Amino acid sequence: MTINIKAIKLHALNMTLNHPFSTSFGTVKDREFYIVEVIDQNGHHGFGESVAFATPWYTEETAQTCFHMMRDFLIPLLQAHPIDHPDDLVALFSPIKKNHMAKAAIEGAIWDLYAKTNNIPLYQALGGNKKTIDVGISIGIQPSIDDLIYRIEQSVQAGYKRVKLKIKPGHDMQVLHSVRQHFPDLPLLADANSAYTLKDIDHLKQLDDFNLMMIEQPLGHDDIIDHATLQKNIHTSICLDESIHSFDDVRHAIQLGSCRVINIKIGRVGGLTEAKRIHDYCRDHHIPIWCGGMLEAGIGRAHNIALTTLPNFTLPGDTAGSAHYWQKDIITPPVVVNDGEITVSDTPGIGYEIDWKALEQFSEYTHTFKF
Ligand code: OSB
Ligand code: MG
Repeated sequence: MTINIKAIKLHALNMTLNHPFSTSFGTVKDREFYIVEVIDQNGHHGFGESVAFATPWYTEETAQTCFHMMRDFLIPLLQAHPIDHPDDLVALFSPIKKNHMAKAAIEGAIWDLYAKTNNIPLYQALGGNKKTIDVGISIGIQPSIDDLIYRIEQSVQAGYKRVKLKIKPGHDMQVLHSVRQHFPDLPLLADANSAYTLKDIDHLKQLDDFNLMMIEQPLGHDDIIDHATLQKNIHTSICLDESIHSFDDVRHAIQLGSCRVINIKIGRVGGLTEAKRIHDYCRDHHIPIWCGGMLEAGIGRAHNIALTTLPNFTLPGDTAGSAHYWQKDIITPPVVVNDGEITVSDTPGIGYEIDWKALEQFSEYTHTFKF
């Protein structure tokens, strides 16, 4: 059955986070991104979200490279070649190298449309089976230890299943020591966003004192080899984030012993179809996975929830509730976390309605592509 697309709209949005989010590489306060709206001949609407940031600090993509790729390459490919299933997009987009977040934004909208056309929730279309998902929270670098302890305390009270905090050289062992004094048993992980090198190996061995669930992306953003050396020298499990862009990256990392855990972000790996392949490979190799976050608005968040219902997402991810990020989200209802759990919506597609008034409020302009 062909997916009969009538039009694609790209809504350019700007939203401001409740709290500036700081990592080893800088601070994000304003989110600039695109909502992809795919409309078919039957009047169904599918939605996707581009998750790249305004600047290329996390990966090489930006909101504007996503727009360029979607407008000038990906949408024209779709206009020229109708597809039958969202999985077909991998092959269709393969002449365009990388640009995973641009591809994932369109693919996400088509997955939503596909699920709605079949009158099933997106999570079922993906093969997920959970009624609720467990979630954690990621806390950025704070102005002081007291601020950090306060934010962790709030997160624990809100019931989040685990807390992730950010470390960097000069802001690591001391911070973890203080946090552990206040929260000796809290499920905790640290994310370095690639701030260290192998020269820090003796320093990083001290991480083993803090009973962390894992250390996320300690070394280079594009490294898989050095992480294998580090993993052999520390007890704490390494989780890769930035280094993982594809199924093959995961295969290489697992074969080399570069990590024991994988953080999957739909945008970083180029979409839900690739994320599912990675999920299955990790399941077969007994590598636990969790769903990372990109400070998404509601559409991206809804996709993360749907993906997390797949069975090998055994660790709580970074999908916190809408209110943690936004005064007002662009979906209704917003994503709500109770006792560290999100109840998975059973309505067709992503399971949330667009709040059109909010979308309008945050929209700068809309580009329409006719098919
Ligand atoms: O490294 O996981 C990361 C946010 C932006 C970019 C990279 C990362 C993060 C987070 C927060 O840790 C995830 C979220 O709450 O959406
Ligand atoms: Mg990370």
